[in-house]
Amino acid sequence: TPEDEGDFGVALDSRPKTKRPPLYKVLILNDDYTPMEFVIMVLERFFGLTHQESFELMLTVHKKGLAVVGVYSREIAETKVAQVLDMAQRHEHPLQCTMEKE
Ligand code: NFA
Repeated sequence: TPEDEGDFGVALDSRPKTKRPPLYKVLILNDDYTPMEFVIMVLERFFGLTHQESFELMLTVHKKGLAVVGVYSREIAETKVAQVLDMAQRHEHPLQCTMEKE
């Protein structure tokens, strides 16, 4: 490492690397057309929320414009986004879902 190897490029730092993989926030965005009940159903089905939790989070998105609906490893987050977009597309709703590194 820069602090330990001096001019020789020899790694003298034997500390175990404990770097954790990055986490990704999954966000749902508001729009004017997707029915509230559809958003609630998506949150229940794909994000493991109760009906009450889903109702409250849907209202947060509706009022604030967007909200984080979960935090996952990259592969899981990618799967959640794809599941939401696929379900929205199949029902012809414009619901948008994206992910962002924490
Ligand atoms: N704004 C939508 C409506 O009034 C509901 C909605 C909430 C859409 C959250 C997308 C996300 N029907």
